[in-house]
Amino acid sequence: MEKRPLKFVLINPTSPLWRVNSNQKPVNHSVFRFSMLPSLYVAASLPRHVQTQIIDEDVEPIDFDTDADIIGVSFMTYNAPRAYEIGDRFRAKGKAVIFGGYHPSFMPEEAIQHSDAVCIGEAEYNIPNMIADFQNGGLQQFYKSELVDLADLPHLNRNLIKRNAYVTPNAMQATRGCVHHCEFCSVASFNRYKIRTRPVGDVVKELGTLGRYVLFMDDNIILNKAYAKELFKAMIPLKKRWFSQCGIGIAEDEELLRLAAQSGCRGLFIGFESLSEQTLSAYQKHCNRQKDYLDIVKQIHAAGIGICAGFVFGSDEDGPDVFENTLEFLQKSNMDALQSTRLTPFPGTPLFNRMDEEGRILDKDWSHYDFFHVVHQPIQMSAATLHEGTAWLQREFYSYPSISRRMSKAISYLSPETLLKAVIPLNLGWRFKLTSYGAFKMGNYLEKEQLA
Ligand code: B12
Ligand code: SF4
Repeated sequence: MEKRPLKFVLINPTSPLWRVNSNQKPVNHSVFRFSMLPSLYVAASLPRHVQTQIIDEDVEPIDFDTDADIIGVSFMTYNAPRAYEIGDRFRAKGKAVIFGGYHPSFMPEEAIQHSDAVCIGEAEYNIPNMIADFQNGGLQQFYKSELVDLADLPHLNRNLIKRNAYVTPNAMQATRGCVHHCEFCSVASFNRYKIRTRPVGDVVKELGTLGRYVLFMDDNIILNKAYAKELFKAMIPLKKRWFSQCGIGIAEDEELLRLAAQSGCRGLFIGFESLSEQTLSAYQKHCNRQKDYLDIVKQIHAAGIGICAGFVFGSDEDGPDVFENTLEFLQKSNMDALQSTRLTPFPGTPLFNRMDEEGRILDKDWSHYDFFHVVHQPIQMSAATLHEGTAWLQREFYSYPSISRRMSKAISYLSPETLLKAVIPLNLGWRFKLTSYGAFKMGNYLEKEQLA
């Protein structure tokens, strides 16, 4: 029997810093707005009779008077408070609201206070059941998903998003998950410490529908090295330029690094996390221990690939000297970009459970779980030093003289295309984002430490 049509509005909540202003213009620009994959996969998994609209609140406002039958909301921890406001407002109007994403998956009991149903885990197998139950009047509160077989992934319709509002709408995945057990990582626990790969043929087919520049939103695209080599070989004829994230292991396998570069890899986000062996042990980031970071960077640069380094500050082993030491390494290695974050105990991670048991979580306002706030009590420095030390490093790294010094050296190993299309916009984007977060106005932790 033909099902009656159903209207589904799927919302990505914003946060105060990103919110669309009164002129309905996005407050922030699009350098970091590169993926709507969570919503696109939800939309693609809906039954055919469902008419879907995606609203990204960073881009356009929500119509609270919509005639939609059902509202979906996709969120992380930092935008959970806004998601709850949205859920409450729609429910007050009699709409059914369903939640999904990292935060509701890890905090379903909290999330259900503001919704009618929570998808725990991935949407692909869950959402058809949720819709069927809704239409039969039997929507349940919790739907827990098995890990999806990536051969079953549906085809995405990227026309559902406002393509021009994103630095690229061409985000996709070849793998999901990670096998490592870093204490702070929600990705690994969400994916139950497993890596899954898509059939190479499916990835190549999807790539064929996308433009020259592609972002792989994988957690570690080279984790399964045999798979990565097969994929990169198959990608060479496509002549793409691609960016992704991966572990330092890429530099330990010459063939893998060569194939990545040949297949068009021009930039990688790499989680170095810390220079200290003690901190790496504390984070349980064993895959990074006893490695020569300078040599790793040198090899990746020699392959023509730029690096955005991830560093996390505020482990139980970090003292106030961590910021200067890290800056020295970043300058010495000519690191192309930096994401420096304050250690954040996201719900669902082993770190959250430990810190919570130790009574060291200072702040459970989820909107502060954005890496720009300190929400836990560090041991070897004050929370203020952690906050301002991280901002100091960001200011030093993204000062204009520092950016231009880096770029003038990078010309020797990165192509002009990579510099102009990726590395320079990323540096300016970070500077802009950090300025709007106030990092360029923050106090100087060095003076504070000297006074103490
Ligand atoms: C791409 C990405 C971004 C992009 C785009 C984010 C976006 N809006 O899509 C950018 C760079 C903007 C970004 C920013 C941030 N990010 Co981010 N990001 C990612 C990343 C690497 C991939 C996301 C993705 O595309 N996943 C692929 C999709 C298919 O998987 P999924 O998100 O899990 O979605 C599935 C399910 O959750 C479920 N689902 C999701 N939504 C819904 C909704 C409904 C109704 C249903 C039924 C199901 C459902 O079904 C989906 C399909 O299976 C993830 C890591 C990861 N592996 O997910 C981090 C991640 C989501 N980000 C994270 C964080 C912290 C941030 C920032 C706060 C950090 C910062 N300060 O810069 C900012 C937030 C700012 C902002 N405006 O978004 C954390 C979230 C942790 C948490 N518990 O909140 C993650 C997990 C990484 C990490 N560090 O651990 N991010
Ligand atoms: S290696 Fe990266 S993705 Fe894997 S558990 Fe550690 S931080 Fe998470």
